[in-house]
Amino acid sequence: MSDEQGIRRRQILGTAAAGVFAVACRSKASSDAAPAPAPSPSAPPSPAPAAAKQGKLPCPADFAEIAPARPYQPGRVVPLALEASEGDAELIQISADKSYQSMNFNGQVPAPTLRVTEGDQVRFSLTNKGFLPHSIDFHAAQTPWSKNYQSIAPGQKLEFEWTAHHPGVFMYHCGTPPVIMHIADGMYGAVVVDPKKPRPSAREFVIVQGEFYGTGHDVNAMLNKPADVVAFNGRALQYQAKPLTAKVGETVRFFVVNAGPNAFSAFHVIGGLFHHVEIDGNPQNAFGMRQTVDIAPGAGALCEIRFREAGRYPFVTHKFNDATKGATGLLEIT
Ligand SMILES: [Cu+2]
Repeated sequence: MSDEQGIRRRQILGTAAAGVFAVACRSKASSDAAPAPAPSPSAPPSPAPAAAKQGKLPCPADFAEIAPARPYQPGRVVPLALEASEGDAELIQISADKSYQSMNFNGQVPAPTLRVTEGDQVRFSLTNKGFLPHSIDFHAAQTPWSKNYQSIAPGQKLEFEWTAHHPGVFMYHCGTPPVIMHIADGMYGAVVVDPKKPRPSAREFVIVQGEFYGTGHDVNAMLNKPADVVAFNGRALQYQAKPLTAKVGETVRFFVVNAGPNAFSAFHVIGGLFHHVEIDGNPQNAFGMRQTVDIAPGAGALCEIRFREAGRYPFVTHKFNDATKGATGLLEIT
């Protein structure tokens, strides 16, 4: 076994062992607790249990509102600087009642969306501000894994440039083992590469689907158990509380990335039909009418839809266990 393999094996075993230890501590605590006395008819009501610690919002409230496309311009260089973090300050609120110990880029889940145009050069840097090794993997780039996608230690900085040769809707993520943990804990985002020939104007939204397991860092749950929360843009049901909006007759263009790490997304709008779909967001992969768009973990899609009548239209993954766990939002059409 090489040194690197040995390090990775110890990382995985260390994390798995930490998970087992946490479970053991919880079961010991519950078995050590004295049985609660039966309340007497005159006893005052017992105090409510202490509220769980609230996490910060996973990402900015306007995360879905993607920046406008940039007209094609030969030789343009676009900077992207990411900082990897984990630790106590990275507790995020993934639903009304669940907080989660995230790992993330730039303090948010999903990470910031990068929007560039075919031909742009991305000047990228990653600074590791965490306590663990981290790395980057851009699905939009074509660059050696052995050179640019390797882990960097805490305190280190990685820099390289890549060119967006192909239009598309792409995932990027941390690829440090155990990859399943770095993804499920929140180290992912979207890259949208627009074609040189501009698309017609539309109301545009970016949706990144991701799964959360337990309270974070639980590799055993990620490997073997169903997700506890499945969310669009980091928080369950957030667009039920605050719907995305568009107008009757306007083209709504969804850039959808499925970060996984494990479940397919079956992207669907209840009460509507997509009239134009591009698998992975590339115009060469265009389809006409689609009712539901299957998006594998690590894949993306561009889904366009127009509405004939005002009203509310839910957007979901039609894999309904995941829709019920939070991957459901609302479009308000006026
Ligand atoms: Cu990482």
